[in-house]
Amino acid sequence: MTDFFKGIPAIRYEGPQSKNDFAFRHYDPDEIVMGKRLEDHLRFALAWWHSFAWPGGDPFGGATFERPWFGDTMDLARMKADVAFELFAILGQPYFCFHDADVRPAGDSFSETTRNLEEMVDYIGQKMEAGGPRLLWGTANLFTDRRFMAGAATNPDPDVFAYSAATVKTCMDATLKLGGENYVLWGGREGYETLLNTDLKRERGNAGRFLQMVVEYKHKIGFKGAILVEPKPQEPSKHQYDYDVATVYGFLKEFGLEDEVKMNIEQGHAILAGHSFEHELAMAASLGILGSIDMNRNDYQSGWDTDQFPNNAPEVALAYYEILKAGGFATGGTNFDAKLRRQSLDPADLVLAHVGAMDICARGLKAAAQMLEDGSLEEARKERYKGWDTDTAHAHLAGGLEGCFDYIVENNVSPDARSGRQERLENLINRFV
Ligand code: XLS
Ligand code: NI
Ligand code: NI
Repeated sequence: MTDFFKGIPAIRYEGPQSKNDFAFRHYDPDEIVMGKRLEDHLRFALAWWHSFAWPGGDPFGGATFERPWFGDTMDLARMKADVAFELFAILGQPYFCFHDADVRPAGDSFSETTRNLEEMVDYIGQKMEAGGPRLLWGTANLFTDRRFMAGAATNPDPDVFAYSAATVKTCMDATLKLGGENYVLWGGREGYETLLNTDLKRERGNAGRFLQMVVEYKHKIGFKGAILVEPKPQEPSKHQYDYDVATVYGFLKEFGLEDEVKMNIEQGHAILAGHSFEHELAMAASLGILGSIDMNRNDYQSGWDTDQFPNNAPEVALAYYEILKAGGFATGGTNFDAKLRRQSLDPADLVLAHVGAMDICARGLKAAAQMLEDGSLEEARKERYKGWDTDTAHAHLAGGLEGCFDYIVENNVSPDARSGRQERLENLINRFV
């Protein structure tokens, strides 16, 4: 037991009228929404990296957090795990996520690094057995160390490709051992800074082969979870290959992986790609590859991935609307890939950031459920497309250009414009959020 969160109570649901900062107002894990417990809908996960490993740096300044577990020893890694499980106990969320580099110190060799990881996996496993949350997903950090500065799977140096593949093997082993429900690949530096020194065709080909190797290994070890790719358009690389959901889907098709890999979609990355979060979710759902979400938000004034905790109810509601409409999460969940502001130094700040985020997601999901149950939005959508339910419309699709030509000419058709009714629908949404 550390004393990091000393004096901070376990957070309970007290209802919207509560004046207690350390309480949930909207997140009652046992509340039944659309026939299912709220906890089972939302499947919250804490991210080890931002909450326990991120030191609070920005491009102009270094660490602000100075946590007592910062440093590269196994003892400190165990202290970090102890603190993590203390926060898990305070929040009571059902899942967490981690990269290898978040939980273990690097060793002097690959073998020592792997041993450190295995030891920490055992340590974390014991804590999970003692009643801690489960593992939503594991992943490999293939972007922080300088050896990955020109990419991991897309590095011009084949040894970096092999080193990355070996690292992913150890991380998939760790994820399997801890009963993880998914394995995530975010292409940290899988992209380029300049085309002048880049063999784009080779890099994309190697990235495709790398992902095939991940899928082959998944089947070999009998990992039953989902393999998820997390799209992001730029940052840290100027241009990243996994730009957005649609781009990644084309990539999966090219390498025959569209039935093997789903998406982990992050709100901030959707914004960076010039989309809304709900666009990316709807796109993935329509392609049958919606897996899991990283729930954060970007600052609309800064142009980078600021990874702030979510606090905008309408945005969150529209995101969960797409998720519920698609049938909800299967193996996925809501991972808070979100960090504090660097001035938020206190342990209480870390707790309250998560309390607020969990509450806003609960509010958003409940609003989304009401919107679905009310049905007006879907009715309006159906009405807009009802022409497509007719035999005449099916004949347009079957008839080719000439069939359409004949139809238009023979019937002297001159279609009129119809209102999209956007304001009416926006007003409708605002009744629920
Ligand atoms: C960075 C990504 C990262 C992934 C996991 O922008 O969001 O945190 O989720 O590697
Ligand atoms: Ni991100
Ligand atoms: Ni993420």
